[in-house]
Amino acid sequence: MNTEYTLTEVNDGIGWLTVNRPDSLNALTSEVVAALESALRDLEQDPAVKVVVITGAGEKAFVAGGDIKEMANMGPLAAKEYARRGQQMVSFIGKMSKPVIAAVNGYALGGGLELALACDFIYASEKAKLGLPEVTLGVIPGFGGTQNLPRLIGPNRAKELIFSGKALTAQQAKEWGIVNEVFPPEELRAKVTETAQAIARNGMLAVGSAKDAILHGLDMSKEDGLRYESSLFATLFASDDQKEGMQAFIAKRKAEFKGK
Ligand code: CO8
Repeated sequence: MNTEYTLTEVNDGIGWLTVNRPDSLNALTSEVVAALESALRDLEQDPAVKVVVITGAGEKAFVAGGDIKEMANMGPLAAKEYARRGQQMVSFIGKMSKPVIAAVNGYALGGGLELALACDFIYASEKAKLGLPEVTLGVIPGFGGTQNLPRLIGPNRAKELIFSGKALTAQQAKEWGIVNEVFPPEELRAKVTETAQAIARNGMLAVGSAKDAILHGLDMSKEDGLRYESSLFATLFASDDQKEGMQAFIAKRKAEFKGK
């Protein structure tokens, strides 16, 4: 369902969620945050959707951050509530059983980069710029950036980016390990679609379990993570997909996964 600030389009198993506030470079007001969370919950429930892609409307921006004009007048309580709602929305992406790809088509700054970092991986347009400029505004990332970025690229590079507030080009962000792939702007959608379709052809219970194992494993000791992995591995042997996948291999045919 489309809302004032989000567009949802389901195409061939892929649910495209577009942040739609291009006149403000898709900056995240509280209303946009709420609309995004609600759209993500709908996509998680929609059986026609196997992979979700988040992108930004217009030519210029993925999301240029939290809405500075709204934040400018907040007191501590409103700021806490804003950050809490934002963190809840980005945490939901990690809880989704479906993979979520960020298609970063332009500026991904502050809360915008934090939204992209909460996704499972990022593909970016050559003209994208990525950074966490919060300290240039007298605040810090409040959308998970101080936690997700160091886990992704290590503390020292995360500190450099967060302390300086500088923006990286898409190519630099790829070299830093923030972005998986960079494409010319006109190819981004097709390349994201190609990868999303490759994922969607697989056993989606298995893909969801792999996401679960990786995300939760990162917060566990290696031993606990391995134990968690083996329990998820074992559970998949109760699925039709495991039987279909292995029987199809033996019969030298393509597997027809049902996601159950
Ligand atoms: N908030 C509100 N409005 C914005 C934002 C923003 N983050 N970014 C751009 N806009 C608006 C501009 O004010 C302008 O509006 P108007 O036409 O009414 O003046 C319109 O979008 C177009 O922007 P510009 O004219 O500035 O476009 P330029 O091409 O000249 O510049 C930039 C593009 C470089 C991206 C520039 O707009 C910019 O620096 N934007 C701010 C980037 C930023 O600092 N982001 C971080 C914000 S802080 C944050 O994200 C903290 C979030 C953590 C908590 C979140 C909890 C939910």
